[in-house]
This record gives sequence, C-alpha cells and structure tokens, in this order.
Amino acid sequence: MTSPPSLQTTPTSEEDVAYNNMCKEHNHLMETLPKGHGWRVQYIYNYKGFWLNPNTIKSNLLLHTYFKSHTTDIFLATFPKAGTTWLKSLMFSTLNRHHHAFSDHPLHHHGPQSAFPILDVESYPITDFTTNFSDVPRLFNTHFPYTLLPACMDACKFVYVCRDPKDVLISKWHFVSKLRSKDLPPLTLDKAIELFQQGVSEYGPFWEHVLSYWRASLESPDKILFLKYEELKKQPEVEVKKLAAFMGKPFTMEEEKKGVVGEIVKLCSFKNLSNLEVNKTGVDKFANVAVIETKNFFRKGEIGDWKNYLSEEMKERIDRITDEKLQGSGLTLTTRV
Ligand code: PAP
Repeated sequence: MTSPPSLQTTPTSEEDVAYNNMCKEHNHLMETLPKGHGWRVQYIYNYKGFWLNPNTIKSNLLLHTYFKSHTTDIFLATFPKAGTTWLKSLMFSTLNRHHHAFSDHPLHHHGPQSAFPILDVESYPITDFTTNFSDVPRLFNTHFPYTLLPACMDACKFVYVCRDPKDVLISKWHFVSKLRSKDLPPLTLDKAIELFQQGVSEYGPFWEHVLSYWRASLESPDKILFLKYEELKKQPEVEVKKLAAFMGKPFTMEEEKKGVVGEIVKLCSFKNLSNLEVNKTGVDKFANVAVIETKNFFRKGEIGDWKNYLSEEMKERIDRITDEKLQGSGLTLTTRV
C-alpha cells in the first residue's frame, strides 16, 4: 500500500500519483453512480448500497488507500444523530480518566466533537492517518457502515451506538434544516420522512447501516460493542461500565466506591455539556469540509421527541419498516417508548 502523505512533509511524487488516481476514480464514480435527493447537499450517490455525499465517497476512497490501522485502535461508529457527541465524550473521558481531573476537564474547554477525529471528511493532505496520534489506543469516529470499511480494520474494536430511527430522523431533519445550503430550497419534514423511509439519507439506509454492525457484532462480540441510546439514557452507569470494560479499562472496585462512574456520567450528560460556554458559542472544524457551530450538536437529547412531529400513521409506517428489515436478525430497536 502506498504510504500516506504526512503532516510534516510534502507528499512525494509517488503519493501524488496515488492521490491523482484516486481523484480520477472519484470523478468516474460521480458520473456513473445512481443519484438521489440530498439532505445537506443537492445530491447524494448510492455507493455500494449506501447513500453518501460526494466528499464522503472521496474520504472513503482515501481511507482505503491510506489508512493503516493499529490493532489497538478503537472506533466509535454511528449513524449520524444516533449519539455520536455523547459517546465521544463518554469514550474520551472514560479512557483518559486517570489523566484529567473532573473539576478541570478538557471537555470543559473543547467541544466533544474534537475529542477525537472523524475519518469521513476528506483529509488529504491535512490529516496524517498514521502519525498524528501518540495515544494508545487511538480513538476514531466514523459514520461509514461496517461493510464500507477497509479490511485492515477487522482486527480493531468498535463501539456502535444505535437509536430509535424515528428520533434519528427528527434529529437529523432539525440539524440539516440549520445547515442545508441556502442555495437549495428548504427540506420539508414530509420530504425528509419520505426520503428516510426509502433509505435515501446520508449513510442510509438506516436499517442496513445498523444491521452491518449488528451482524459483525454477532460474529465478533469481543470486537464490537453494540449499544443503544435509550439504554444509555435509562441506565447510564451500567452502560458506561460496559464501555470501560470493553475498551480494556474496567473500573476498579475502589473507583466505583469513589463514584468515578457517576462523575463521568454527570460530566457527559446532556444537561452539563449543553450548558458549557464552549458548547454554546464554539465551532467545530471538520478538516477542509465544514465548520459547524457546536451548539448544533445539542438540541433536546431526549427519547421520543418524534411524538411532537410524526402522526400515528407515520410512526406506524416507520415501525413497520423497522420490523420488516430487522426480522430474523435477533436485533430489536427500542421503538415502543
Ligand atoms: P452527529 O452524528 O452528527 O455527530 P449526534 O451527536 O449523533 O450527531 O446527534 C446529536 C443528537 O444527540 C441530538 O439529539 P436530538 O436532536 O434528538 O436532541 C443531541 O441533542 C443529542 N445529544 C448530544 N449530546 C448528548 C448527550 N450528552 N446526551 C444525550 N444526547 C445528546
């Protein structure tokens, strides 16, 4: 595999050739892939069964060309709006609990999105996938479905969090409504519902995304921890203990007695994070692709807000699709709250 371009050095001509070839492949894909109605951008494209925006397809090619995993890497994988911000905070603070005091924690000063990087934004030549992180384990985030990831990641651990698709849909629609290009007509809720049901949303279809990780977790339960947003809400300490053990840093009896688990849960709670100045006024930069106000990652943080937006008939339709898609998989999503 060609070496990735480095942060510190100018890419070699060999690296440039690899990059240029990848760009040609990307251009070809953009001309040939099926096109669908975009949420944030005008069009999204069906790449290997999943709807992605053009930049994200390029990032996926980059990942396959340049990424070198370490067996110790841990990835947070999510469908957008299923709990990325929360899990980023929980994973970072759980793993680094011996380095930072809760009274003056990095999460008080930096938005959770910056706790560790997302792999899905085009990063050449800004990010160096191999040398940028000295911590072990390295933490990364991705929204790509399991089936779109390079085989080298098979040896790594993944934390996947899923959420009731109805809440994901409503959360995503709110988020996109704020960020959608002003050159495009607004995305109505009716259109968003129709597209979501058809699977046409960035990284969708939602159900196939969830199933890609669910199936992988059945095959390798020691490698993939499958969590649910609703369970985290109901019993955060139980789930955080699972998370810590899975990441290889179980809480000791002494830590439990001292209330460390509770401290982490409190630090990362919606109430605490959404009220921090940095999350009210800060911005998150995603390589050279997007700058997003951090406050957009915090809205309500509740289970069942869909009830304020979806009719009984819409709810039934989405639940029916969920039942059909998950039938026989052994997975149930928390959709009846
Ligand atoms: P992303 O995938 O684009 O990074 P993500 O963080 O998954 O976004 O989704 C944001 C949702 O998580 C929002 O849900 P809502 O629109 O239904 O309110 C946001 O409020 C919620 N969220 C953010 N932080 C937390 C938290 N600490 N606890 C619970 N929910 C949270």
